[in-house]
Amino acid sequence: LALENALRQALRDEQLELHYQPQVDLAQGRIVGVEALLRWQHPTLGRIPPDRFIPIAEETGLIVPIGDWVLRRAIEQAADWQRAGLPPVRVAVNLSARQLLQPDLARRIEQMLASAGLDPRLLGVEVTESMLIANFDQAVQHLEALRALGVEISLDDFGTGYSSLSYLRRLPVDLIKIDRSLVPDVTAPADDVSITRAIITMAHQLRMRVLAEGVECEGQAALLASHQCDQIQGYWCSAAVPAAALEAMLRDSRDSR
Ligand code: G
Ligand code: G
Ligand code: MN
Ligand code: NA
Repeated sequence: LALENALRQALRDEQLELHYQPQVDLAQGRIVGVEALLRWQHPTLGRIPPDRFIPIAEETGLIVPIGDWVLRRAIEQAADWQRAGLPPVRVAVNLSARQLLQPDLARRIEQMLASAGLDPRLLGVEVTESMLIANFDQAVQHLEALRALGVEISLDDFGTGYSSLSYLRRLPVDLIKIDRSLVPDVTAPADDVSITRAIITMAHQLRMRVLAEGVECEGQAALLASHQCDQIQGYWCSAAVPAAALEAMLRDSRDSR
């Protein structure tokens, strides 16, 4: 309860902030997207990690106003970057199960895009399979409506929990994010690579692109590139950084072309 009240206050007092982790396209060799990740700096408790407060936000329903704040902030940030003349970069937002249960989710996102003047193709949403199960048909309708606008749909944490291949075929998904537990360590046994390779092949056959998460070294990036993985995200490219730092990275990459 203490943390719940603190979280309520955090939303009011602007203690929440978004950081952005780059998503790099291996063929183009540039940042094509970023994942927006919530950060909470409490005035006395200090930094509280998302895996501590997101579950509380979900249980209490606070994730709905927080999720709205995240969407609005991410969309405004993406629009600002475009107006500043930076290279096009898509901003991907994590959705939660509760948000997908809201009947007007897609319409509200459309309104946010319109009022910020952002091309919907520069927004992405990340969902996990487990959060779709509660109301599969409605979730699919939301994703289809968003996709029709041009919003990119990513399937997060792929390969963990229940990944049902029969579901996958029915989901409107553009990008599969391979969970970092399935991304091979370059020194690891060969069967790790075969799982990664199988996911990449399957995704491409379903006309989806693939991103590998948790890439921490050049060897992993090279291995993934050799298996036609489309994008990577992880500490090797960059951890999640504040907006100003991300902007500097985009500016550098533009100026070095
Ligand atoms: O950034 P990492 O720092 O620790 O994020 C931890 C977890 O918190 C991730 O699984 C991520 O999906 C989740 N998370 C981060 N930001 C958000 C957000 O804005 N909304 C939701 N629903 N989850 C988020
Ligand atoms: O949405 P998701 O569950 O994927 O959130 C991403 C999480 O992964 C965040 O907690 C982020 O801090 C973490 N992360 C990002 N890049 C790396 C990485 O290269 N290695 C490890 N171990 N964790 C990472
Ligand atoms: Mn994610
Ligand atoms: Na993930």
